[in-house]
Amino acid sequence: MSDRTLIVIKPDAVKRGLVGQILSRFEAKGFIIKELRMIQLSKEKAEEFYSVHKGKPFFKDLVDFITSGPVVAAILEGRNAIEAVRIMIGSTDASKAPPGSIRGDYSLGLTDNSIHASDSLESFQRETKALDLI
Ligand code: FUP
Repeated sequence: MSDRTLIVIKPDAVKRGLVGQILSRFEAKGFIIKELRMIQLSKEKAEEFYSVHKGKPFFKDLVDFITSGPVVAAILEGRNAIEAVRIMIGSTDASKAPPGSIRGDYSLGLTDNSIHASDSLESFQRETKALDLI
């Protein structure tokens, strides 16, 4: 497993002023922030970022949402990063994510679920490229 992963703090969490709290959880866990950037995604970049979901019924809503305001993208480095960070963010549907997870503590949404994290090395590589981070 890769020791680096990508997280994207989504527009709902940025608008609510949760960037510091969310980043501090990863620092407290022991991750090193290797890259940190606030980005306003264009429609084209958003479609590239979410290309695996192209054709799905929720694709347009997803692109509209992720482009609705700035996001904060970070590359985190630490042991078993992809798996460990996925555990920290909780399940996709935040209404079902357990308390203590980021989605569980900060969101009730499905599309607006506060944070994204890469789920595989392949996703990490594609997503960081789409965001021009590497
Ligand atoms: P995750 O990896 O947990 O972010 O979840 P997915 O890759 O399955 O989904 C990507 C994004 O699409 C999620 F952030 C939420 C959104 N989504 C919807 O809006 N509706 C759905 O039915 C499923 C996912």
